[in-house]
Formats: sequence, structure tokens, C-alpha cells
Amino acid sequence: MKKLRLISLLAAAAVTQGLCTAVNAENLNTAQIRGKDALTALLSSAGAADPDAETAQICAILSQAGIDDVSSLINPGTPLTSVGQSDCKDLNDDGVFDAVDSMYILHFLQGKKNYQHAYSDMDANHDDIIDQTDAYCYTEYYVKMLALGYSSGNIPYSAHNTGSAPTVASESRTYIKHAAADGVNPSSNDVFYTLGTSNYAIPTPSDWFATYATEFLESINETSSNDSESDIQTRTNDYTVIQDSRVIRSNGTGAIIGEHIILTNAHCVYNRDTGNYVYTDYCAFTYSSDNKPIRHDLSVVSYHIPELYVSSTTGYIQYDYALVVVSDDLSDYGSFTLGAPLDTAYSHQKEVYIESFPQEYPCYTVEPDDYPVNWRYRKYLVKSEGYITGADEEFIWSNARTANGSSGAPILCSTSYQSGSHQPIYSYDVQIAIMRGSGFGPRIIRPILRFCFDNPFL
Ligand SMILES: [Ca+2]
Ligand SMILES: [Ca+2]
Repeated sequence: MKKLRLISLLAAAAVTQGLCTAVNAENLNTAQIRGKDALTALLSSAGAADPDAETAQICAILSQAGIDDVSSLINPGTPLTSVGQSDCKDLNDDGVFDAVDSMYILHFLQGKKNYQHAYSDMDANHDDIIDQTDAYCYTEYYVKMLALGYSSGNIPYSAHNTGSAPTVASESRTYIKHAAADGVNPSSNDVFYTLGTSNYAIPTPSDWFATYATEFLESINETSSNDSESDIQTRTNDYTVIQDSRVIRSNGTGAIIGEHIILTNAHCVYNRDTGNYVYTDYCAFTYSSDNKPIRHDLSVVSYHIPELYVSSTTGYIQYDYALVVVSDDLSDYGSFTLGAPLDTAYSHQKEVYIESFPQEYPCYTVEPDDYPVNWRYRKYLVKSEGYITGADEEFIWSNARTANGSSGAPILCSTSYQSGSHQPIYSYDVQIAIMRGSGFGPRIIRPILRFCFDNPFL
């Protein structure tokens, strides 16, 4: 069964201690989005080439954002409220602003599409991170401009920001797939594969409904984002025990990013000193109502690591990321969305937090239980807070506290947006980097997005 995508509502969370009100995206398909027929009529009156296809596409984007009602978008009296909407760009350089430009952002986030200009073009809500929020803002701008009387193909947009795409954005990278069944040594069965630089072609509007929108809706339903963290107050650089089952305990920590996929560090799955794969137990934890961790063992199918993490004698740290594929269905635990941070996240000292299973917490508690001693200290998922203290093309640095066992943890930001002035504020976590040590690690860039989401070898 396809899993749900859950988004917490900040307004509800404020009055519902420890609980999040969620939007159930499994029920969000194009047929059930309210205001859909009015949207089709609007597109038709605005001269859209294929109103049905565009409606499906827009509804797909709205579903991704957890929105189930387009009524607020197509009310002509609704002002353009989202920050930066007038900053929307013609991302695909075809001379018109339409829903394809918002789809461009989602293609980028799926690793399918590079962006040739300054990445800040895609940051529609100016929060220093490119994520699905921005695709939503682009869509909202498009629909509202139609509602204000602009015809399709004649919607104003602004010029590209100055600057160019990062040089690593179009880098081709080679990976090694190692089957868990082949043991700890590199095997002749290992598969070497290269994810190249070719750019995915965005479907034309007439192809949307038949192909892309359907495929995209399926991918949405396979993605689950479960905001289940507790409301415990946190202090900067202090650990707080949380309840969030999207994070996996291995010999380090990992983040669930797909139904069977865990994103972690390469050094958590491969030992450069010995040249062997590191076998360990992977387990997810859920928590009982009295905060006792409940362990769920997972079964690993394969490890995927960058070839240069193995072969490079010097610059291997930027390749310290890996995917672990498990046979278990992880949907019920929820998963993280990945977003690409801009360099301005550093200059603006963007707040971040890290969720991990550090060995040092809670070191004062020794409980009688059935875990080996060195596991007792690592069954609690804890959260530390800080802000971004440095960035370059391949890394993010933060001052959020980490320890042994935190390796592979997600470095996260919180992102939120509001659909219209009377709508709830939607909020979710977005992973912007992979912690490899002392609060820093590889940042989410296009080659990593492609590795995670446009990878036929998983
Ligand atoms: Ca365009
Ligand atoms: Ca943004």
C-alpha cells in the first residue's frame, strides 16, 4: 500500500501538545483537490493550450506541498502574499512563465535536471534553501496571475539573478554497488555505475497528464514525511531526546529518504583502512508512550558508495555519503525531503538541527536491558541545534553538537509556507547536508540528488 505524506500544521501543533495535525496525501489526488474544476475553467479562459493537462500538473505540485484546495489560489481578490512571488523567473528559458517553470524545481530536486543560472533563481520564498516550497510558490504565482486576468503565455517574470551554477552541479560521478550477501570483502559481483551529466528533458504540457503527472503522483505517494518530533524545548548545543522514527541507527546514523532507502556516510558502510565493507546492524526505533525505545531490525540488500571514496587518496571527504537499500518497507517510519542550500544560508547563519544516535547520550543512564553494553548508549535519538558556520561548493559546516555515532545523520532545516492569508502555515523538515563529523558534511548538491532519486541501480 502506498504510504502517506504527512505535513504538520504549525497552528495546530501550537495547541496540540506533542501531536501534529497531518494532511493525508494519499487522499490527495487530482480528482480530490477542491477547486480543481474551477482551475481548469480558469486555465481554459486564459488560453492555456491544454487546460486538463495543466490542471493535473498543478494539482500534482499542490499534492507535493500538502495542499488539497486550490480555491484560495484562484480567488481573484486574494493578494499575492508569498514572499518573493514577483521574483519568479523563466527557469527553462522558453520565453514564457507557466507551470513548467515550477515543475523545473521539482525536476531539479529529483536530480533529473541541472540548472544553468544562479541557483538563487529557484529560491522563490527567499529562505536560502531550494525545496518543494519553492515549486509551490511558483505554482501559486502562476495561478494567481491567471486569476488576475493575465493570459497564459503573457505572465510577467523577472530576469535571472546574477551568478552561475556551482561547478560541481553537473559533475559526473561513479558509484559502487555492493550486495550485502557478498560479504565484507569487495566482490567481483560489485557493480560500478556512472550517473552522468545528461539533462532530463521536461515533458511538454501535452505530455503531462499521460506521463509525467501520473508518474509524479506515484512518486509523491511513495514519499512519506512524518513530522513526529516531540514538543520538548531544545537549547542550542544541548541534546534533547526526541521521538522521530525517520532516523535509522546503524554503526552511525542514517536518514530514511525512500521506501527502502537510507542516506548515510560512506564511512559508515566502508572502511578505507581495511578496504572492507562494514557490516553492522541497522535498526529503526519507535518509542512507546512512556518513551521506551522499541528496536526494529532491518535487512540490508545493498550498499552504494562513490568510487572516489574508495580510490581517492586525498580528496575523498566530499564523497563521504552512501545509500543503504533494505528489503524492509520503511514507509511507516516517514522520510525526509532533501533540499539544496544556497551559499546565502551561511551568510545568513541559517538555523539547523541534527538528529542522531550519539554514543555519549545518555551516558549517565545504565539500564538493565537486553542490549549489548555499547548499544545502551545509542538507542535514544537526540536533537542538537545550531546554525551554519561555513559553506563551500561541497560542504556545510554548523556548530550543532555531534559525537561518535552521529555520523551519517541528517543536517536539517525547518521550512514553512502559507497558502493564502487565511490558510494554515505548513511546516516540514528538509535535509540539507549529511553529517560526517563535528557538525559538518557533504551538502545536498545536484549529483547527490541524482544519486538518491534518479538512480536506476537502487
Ligand atoms: Ca518558462
Ligand atoms: Ca526556498
